[in-house]
Amino acid sequence: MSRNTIFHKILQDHGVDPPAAGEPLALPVDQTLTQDATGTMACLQFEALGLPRVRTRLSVSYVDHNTLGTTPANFEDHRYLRTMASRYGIVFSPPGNGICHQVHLERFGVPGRTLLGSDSHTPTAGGIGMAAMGAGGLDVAMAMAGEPFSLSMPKIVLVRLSGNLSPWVTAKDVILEILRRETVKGGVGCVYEYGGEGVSTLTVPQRATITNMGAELGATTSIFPSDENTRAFMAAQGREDDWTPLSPGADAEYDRVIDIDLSALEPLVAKPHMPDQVAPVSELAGKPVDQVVIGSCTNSSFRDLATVAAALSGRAVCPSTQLVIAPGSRQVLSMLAKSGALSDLLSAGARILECACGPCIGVGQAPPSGGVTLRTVNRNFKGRSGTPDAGVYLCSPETAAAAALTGVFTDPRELGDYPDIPMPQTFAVDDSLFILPCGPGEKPEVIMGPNIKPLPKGKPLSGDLTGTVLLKLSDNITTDDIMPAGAKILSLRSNVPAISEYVFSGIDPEFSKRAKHHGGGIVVAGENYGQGSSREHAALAPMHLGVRAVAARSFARIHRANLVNFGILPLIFDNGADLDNISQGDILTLPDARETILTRDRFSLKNQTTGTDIPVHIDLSPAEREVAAAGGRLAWYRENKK
Ligand code: MIC
Ligand code: SF4
Repeated sequence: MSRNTIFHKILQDHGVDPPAAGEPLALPVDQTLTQDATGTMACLQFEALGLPRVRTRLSVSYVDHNTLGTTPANFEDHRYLRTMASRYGIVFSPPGNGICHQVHLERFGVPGRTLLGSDSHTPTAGGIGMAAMGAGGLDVAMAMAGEPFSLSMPKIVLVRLSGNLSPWVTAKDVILEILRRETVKGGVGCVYEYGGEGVSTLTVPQRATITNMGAELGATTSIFPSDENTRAFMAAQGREDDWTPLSPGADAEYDRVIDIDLSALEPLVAKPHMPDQVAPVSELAGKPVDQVVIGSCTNSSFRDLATVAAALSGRAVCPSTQLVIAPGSRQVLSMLAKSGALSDLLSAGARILECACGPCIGVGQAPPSGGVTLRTVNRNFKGRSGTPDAGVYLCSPETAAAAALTGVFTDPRELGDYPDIPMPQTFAVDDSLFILPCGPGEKPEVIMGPNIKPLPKGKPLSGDLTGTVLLKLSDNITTDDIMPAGAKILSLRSNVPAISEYVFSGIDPEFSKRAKHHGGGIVVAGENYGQGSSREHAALAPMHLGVRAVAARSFARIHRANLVNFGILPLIFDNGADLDNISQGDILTLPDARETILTRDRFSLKNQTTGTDIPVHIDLSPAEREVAAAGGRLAWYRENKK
């Protein structure tokens, strides 16, 4: 059992006696972040709690996901977020200011503090030594209201780094190697803590690339110590006063240890369609690449893009390959401009996009049908790029630059001397776009556009729960499978009835029609159901369609919590093989659902169609059972907290 790790120390500093792994943990939340695609719901949920102002040390509302403005709804959502932030004490970061995780690292992250964000890549801030976690919008709204975040105490895994990265081998290759070993479900219920002498060889932006993609392991969070490199980064951001050192106790104990020799790594890629399908770049050498995308919260720091610019300087992008680059923040873009790197990128033929998520979430730059796109982003789930049959490969900016020049997968070590970009002594700090909230006494108007529809209400459990199996799914179903994104669907994030039409649309376009026809039902699935993003729409929209339970072999952490928050029961098969004996269309019953959920861990679902009993269990705390039985957290809160 672990103890005295960095994570334990942060808990103790927050007055929490660390429980044993698997026991309930209530984490006090210092800071929150939201982004537009999850933020409108989180803000509506916060407003529904009826408080005059947020109760955190700092809450920031970013607009970075859907910034295209193909319909007025987009602008109207941004305006709602801006006016709501002003009224309730939240700092607002407008479109163009940058991707939430990059900007938060630059301007707000503080070692040793806790951060809850309505985005699964919130652990990026672990690169600066924060205990930072992703959660559904409702959990973030509760945190804004001053409630601690409830989760199970994770196991702590030490990732012991030794050696030095070789030229052209990068932080991205470190996390891809960990994904290769651990898989996309290997980190569920774990915190990855980085240690060992290799830590001091990595700068904060490099560390943040690694902690960012801990999300792809399914991890609760990932965290680096706060050391002299952290101090240097914060000093260069003009924030040295916020720095504190943070390291594990000399007697720290971990549940598991992974050893990574940085010197032994080589450039890697993740092949379609999962981030753990990792292979050396050299294995794919010569394969044509249609498009190269550099950006996202994983790899769009100044160092990343300045390295790409140096690799491209004086050369030209291969004519059959498109290169698009989305800088992570306005700070990054302005430093690229001032240093001359931007003109190197432009001269080489790169297309520069806005500082936003953009292609990472399918907002523009769909690759050609059946094409190959090589991206520095963190997820390559099928269809997420906007082209269902495209192959998305994940790699470092260095590997991306090599392919942009040659038009084929190329080991970047073939490019010659490595342009080792030093950490800037001073970053170009310009906070002028942030909008600070109004004073406590003021009550500015909150402006809501017509696209913003009221929150749907969950139904409390009563009597038997009977439902048709609406869909049977395999392992590792992502929240992108459940609730796809892309510019068109993202515009509907504030309108649950409208977005519900697209539930499972990439897998089964008839799903929403069938769900409505049956008046709702049950979904069955394999392992790691709901991996990937924190989008609570993957629970909210199914709830709207009447889905009352998901029975699966196992669940991803954030999605499991979102299901409970919206009154959908996450049932786990005792015997995973039972999934094979359930068919779409079968009728399943959970007798006396409310009483069963409140009082029992193990029970059976009756398959009325085959006449068999299916043993299942729920792994919920007493508080979560109450929430699920009440029909979701808001319903529960209204009954219990007023
Ligand atoms: C993602 O990368 O999938 C997203 C889009 O950032 C999501 C949040 C969302 O769906 O709005 C995430 O990672 O949580
Ligand atoms: Fe944005 Fe992509 Fe990062 Fe999600 S993973 S926050 S879509 S850049």
